[in-house]
Amino acid sequence: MLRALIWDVDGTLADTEESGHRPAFNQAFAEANLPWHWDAARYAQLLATTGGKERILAWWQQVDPVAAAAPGAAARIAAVHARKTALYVASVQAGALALRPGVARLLQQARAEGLQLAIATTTTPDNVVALLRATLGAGSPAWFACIGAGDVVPHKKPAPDVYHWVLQRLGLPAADCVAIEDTGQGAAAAVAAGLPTLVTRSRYSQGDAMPAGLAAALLADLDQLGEAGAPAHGHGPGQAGATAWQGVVDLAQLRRWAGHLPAP
Ligand code: XBP
Repeated sequence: MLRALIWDVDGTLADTEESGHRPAFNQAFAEANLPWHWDAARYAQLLATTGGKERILAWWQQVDPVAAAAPGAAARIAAVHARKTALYVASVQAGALALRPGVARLLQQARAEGLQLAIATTTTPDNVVALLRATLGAGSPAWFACIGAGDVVPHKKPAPDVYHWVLQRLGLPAADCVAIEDTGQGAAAAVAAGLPTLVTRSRYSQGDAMPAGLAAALLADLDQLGEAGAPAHGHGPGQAGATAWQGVVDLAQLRRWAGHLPAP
């Protein structure tokens, strides 16, 4: 029985990386007089490291491993990241980001049918609340039974920890939920937590290859959730290409797909 939808944020609710996170990182670097600028091609590579603080550290280790290991490096990263968060939140509040197609529709359908909603994300909690308020209204964070975000767990995606954290708070077995993700790393985290998982590819994940075992475990791998007159495209349960599908993802479709998944 489908009782809850658990949403990733970045790339899933909105395409936040290109118009939100990347410019905020770059502005924070400039303000801190760091000679770093992440263009889109570099950022695509750096997304392999989830978490903003972890991403900055991974970059610093590449360009200056001695400085990155020096005392005070973690505090410097924390300060730059705090400024990056403030810049990101301000840009979201100014309307820089819109929800992806079908997100508001599926959220509203889930609320109307009494499903629980939750968030499982690597990003900072302030970013989540700002995005929800800016796109769905001031009261929308309260629609979510729990918001698992940022440093709430020690190991970020692709570790399944944030999904375990959310499932514990929802008090539901994984089989009664669906996770919605946009990347292989996020999907790996959700699948490792035993969740039926739908992927909607985002700007930065659209060309990524999914490991065969992971691809076979997904409910579906689509380009978006779709809206009436503008359907999503991709494939349903099974290996890519085996079951080409187009349509609009709603709760009835999620239930149909979940019925086709092999028992965990
Ligand atoms: C999102 C992330 C985050 C953001 C930056 O991953 O990796 O690190 O890019 O956010 P996911 P912070 O969508 O899998 O949760 O700077 O706030 O960490």
